[in-house]
Amino acid sequence: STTPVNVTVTGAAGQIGYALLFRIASGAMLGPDTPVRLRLLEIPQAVKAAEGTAMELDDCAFPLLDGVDIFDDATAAFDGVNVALLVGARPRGPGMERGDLLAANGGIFGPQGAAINAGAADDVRVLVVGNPANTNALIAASSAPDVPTERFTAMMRLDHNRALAQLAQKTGTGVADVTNVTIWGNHSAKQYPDVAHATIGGRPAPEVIGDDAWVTDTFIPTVAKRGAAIIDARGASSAASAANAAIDHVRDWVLGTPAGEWTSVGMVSDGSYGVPEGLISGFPAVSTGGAWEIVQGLSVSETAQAGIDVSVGELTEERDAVKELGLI
Ligand code: NAX
Repeated sequence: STTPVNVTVTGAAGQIGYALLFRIASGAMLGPDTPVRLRLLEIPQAVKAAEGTAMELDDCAFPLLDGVDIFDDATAAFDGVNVALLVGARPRGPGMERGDLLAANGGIFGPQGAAINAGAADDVRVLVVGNPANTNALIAASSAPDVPTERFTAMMRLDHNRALAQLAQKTGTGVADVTNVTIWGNHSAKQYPDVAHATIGGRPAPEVIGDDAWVTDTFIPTVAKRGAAIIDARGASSAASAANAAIDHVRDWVLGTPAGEWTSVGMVSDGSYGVPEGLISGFPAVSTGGAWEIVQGLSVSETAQAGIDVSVGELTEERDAVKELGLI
């Protein structure tokens, strides 16, 4: 269709925003036949910087870019939105307790969820990138009672892609040969990256790796702590790789996952795999007909279940904390 898709990006003037907007406008997210209209939401102090980014978007002369609008008001920014990328969040400042962090983000994601509820298009799809992503998605979803909770997702795809890269490097294969990894639980250092059902070049990953100790002692912590390693090396947090993961997530959501392959998505639990119903947790998921579905019936070892439970325990604590704060 030639009707432009309305894509709202929050935190548009931030570093992920800068890596994300140009790829959306180039067609990398919604495909080469879909025009997009970008709606950028920023706080007032960052509107000028967003305007500078919009000038550069103009200067790219992207054929698929139908226009760019800039807002400092959530209700206006989400009016008619089809795809919402919630990137802007309150980072943890010095001496900030977890409760303060959750409350500050509740003050962002609650009103944004309400604005989505008020004005979004019927087909709205929401991806939360801003941390703590899973719990921010839960807050936004519970502020949008008229939007199906399934439309609110949190980004596990960067962790997933990090896992693919580590496995390809370890086994001397290409990332395209690695399939069906799962990142379970929270997008945090307590996530559980799982290779039990993964394949590498069509063979079971554990067999190709041939080194269970490497999986436990190197792979899992490397993937889980990769964000900190990037900060250490780059002096700034992951930006281009985070933007790329957001593109991958939305592209697969809208256009579908390849047959027989799943990816990792932070999505509302239906109670599968012992994850309490209603939490937004990382799951193995396929996208068909424009909707994510949790891959059901995978065997989970005792060790894996223990790893999932630890991560889900953290999500439960975050949910209880935001409930106590009256944010959900
Ligand atoms: P930056 O600090 O560069 O940019 C954030 C932007 O958000 C700023 O321009 C700020 O003005 C804006 N903002 C703040 N409050 C806002 C509001 N209420 N409405 C609209 N805009 C608002 O951060 P950046 O590096 O771009 O990271 C953004 C978020 O992504 C952070 O919360 C970060 O922790 C999170 N990440 C999540 C990842 C994931 O895998 N889920 C990985 C990368 C990243 O760490």
